[in-house]
Amino acid sequence: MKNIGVLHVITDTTLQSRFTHAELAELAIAGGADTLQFRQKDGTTRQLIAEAKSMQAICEPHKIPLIVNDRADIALAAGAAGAHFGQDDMPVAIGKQILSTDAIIGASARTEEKILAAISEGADYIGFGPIYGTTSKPDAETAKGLDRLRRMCDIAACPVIAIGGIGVQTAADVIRAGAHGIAVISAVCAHPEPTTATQALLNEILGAK
Ligand code: TZP
Ligand code: MG
Repeated sequence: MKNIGVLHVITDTTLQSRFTHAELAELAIAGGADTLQFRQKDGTTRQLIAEAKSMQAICEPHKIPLIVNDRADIALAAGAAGAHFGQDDMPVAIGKQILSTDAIIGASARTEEKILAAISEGADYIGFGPIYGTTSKPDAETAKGLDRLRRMCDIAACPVIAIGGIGVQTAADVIRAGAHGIAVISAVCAHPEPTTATQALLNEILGAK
């Protein structure tokens, strides 16, 4: 099994415009993030490659894996460590054909059946959520809560990364429910002090493990 981080910080430049993706990566790594995810829903392929490369230039010297959301081609172009595919993105099995064998492939899906299918195709971790309400993803489903997270952690044959509305007050609860780690956007990117916020989240995660 690949080494999957416990604190995935997903960079976002729509919720805030103070920092670029690369600056957020730097601030989050300074706070102890052990995985970064580049997630940008708009822009041309050239722009996405440039942004992903700028993040990879920050992540690589720190040996922090960079995961690219949605796009295996951008991950490949940027030399990133892996990609994360949702239910409407490239199937995990095809992503595995495109990316190197040591690439980290994450998957998320709306139904339990599709999540389990992604795991059997070889996903290295699954993203499960939203656990709580979130405004960071306009098309997010209703909150799934800790009981459904617990069940997913019981049945998933790979690490579960909980996502959605998780902050410093709830990170420990999510880990105690069985999640291997958490992924956050607003708790870090929209926080006045992204590095301090990352440190606080990491403390909660490690304290709950
Ligand atoms: N997928 C499910 S919820 C979510 C994504 C990308 C948004 C997470 O953002 P936040 O700000 O941590 O709730
Ligand atoms: Mg997607």
